[in-house]
Amino acid sequence: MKVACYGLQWGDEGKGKVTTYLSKDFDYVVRYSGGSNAGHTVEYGEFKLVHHLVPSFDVRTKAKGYIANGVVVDLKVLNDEVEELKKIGFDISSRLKISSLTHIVLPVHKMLDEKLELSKGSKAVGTTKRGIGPAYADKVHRIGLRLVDLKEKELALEKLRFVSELYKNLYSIEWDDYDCIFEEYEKLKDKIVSPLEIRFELNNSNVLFEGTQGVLLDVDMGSYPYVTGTYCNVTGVETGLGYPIKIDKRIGVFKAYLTRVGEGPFPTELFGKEADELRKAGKEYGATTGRPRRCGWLDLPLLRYAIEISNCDEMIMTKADVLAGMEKIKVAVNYRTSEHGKVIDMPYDLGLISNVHAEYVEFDGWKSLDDKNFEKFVKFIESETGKKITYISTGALISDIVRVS
Ligand code: 2SA
Ligand code: MG
Repeated sequence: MKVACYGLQWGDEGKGKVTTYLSKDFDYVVRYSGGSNAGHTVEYGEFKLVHHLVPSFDVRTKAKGYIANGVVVDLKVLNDEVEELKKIGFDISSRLKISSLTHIVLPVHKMLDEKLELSKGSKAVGTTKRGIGPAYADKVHRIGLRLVDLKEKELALEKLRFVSELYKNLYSIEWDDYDCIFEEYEKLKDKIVSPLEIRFELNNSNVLFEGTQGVLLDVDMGSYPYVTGTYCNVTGVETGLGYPIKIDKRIGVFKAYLTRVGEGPFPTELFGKEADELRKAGKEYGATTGRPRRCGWLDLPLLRYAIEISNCDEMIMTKADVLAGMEKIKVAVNYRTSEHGKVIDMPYDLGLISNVHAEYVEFDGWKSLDDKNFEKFVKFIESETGKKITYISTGALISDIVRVS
């Protein structure tokens, strides 16, 4: 069985928790895209993990993790994460593998990320400054370093010096402390496998592919240019692995409201007190950067778009518990144009949603998730999207989740 679990919004839908919950039925959890920009928060009860690069498998089980070559890896972040886990009693070293073709995030990538954002001024993307865009760009510029390139130190040094020289000439960015790269490489050398080596094992295992960010941040299908540098859509599974694979089920995760961290259009965004209350109740702060997330109402035109482009089979809803106690809950059902007030279809260039007005329906609030009003909300989403909600997350803990169909 091969299943993809991914975000249907702008990230932070609760994929980390859901993936960890589902991982009990799988041999492998595979990260196929993104890098240390990701922040997957998982509440175990006795402890809490925030995964940046380690796949979100349940560390208490025998599940294994694989970081495929579609990911860009900050070696230090990965080693620190493994070390932190060891400190709390979970040595996952032998359960973690990483593709030899994975590209490395270098310090120059983080410096360029920062510099680009500054240079863009009011057009900044609001990146996490983890070097993600520049690392993917260098992969395409064909000057990136992969793990396999670090095997021969002299050759690797030559490559690193070449990259440094380019960065100095092109961007006035200086860096020559190469030792730290080799130090970190030594620590994870034994986890490196070639994609061919692991292919047989993955093909014969139950695999859960864990998405990063959400499909609305996909570099092609998201709200470009306010997107991340990679394929957060399910399409990223195959490019990330490096070979075709049949996915048996695509499970899209969405939050009962909507958040976005970083810049870009957000038709249902709330401001002031309403936004602050939702942010506080949902603890909506960046799990990597600590930035306050922008908050707003659930947006069905966007959800329908995300379902369509990801070929979603079923959905999991999270954080409806956060809305409990609110008097009224709104859901956007249509977009109208700003100029003529006409109802419009979902524009296929998501950039256009900066010029729409969202039209809402209002629901009576619920006190708990057993409330009839909540049932109405769930049924409405299912009928408006044509997709079943199979699980509902009822709280922050991994075990706070119920199967509903
Ligand atoms: P980048 O750094 O190049 O990937 O930034 C490009 C855009 O992608 C957004 N992005 C994210 N959105 C939601 N969650 C992410 N992970 C962290 C979290 C974010 C954080 O879990 O909270 O801590 O700030 C994530 N990573 C990237 C980013 O905001 C830009 O809009
Ligand atoms: Mg997150």
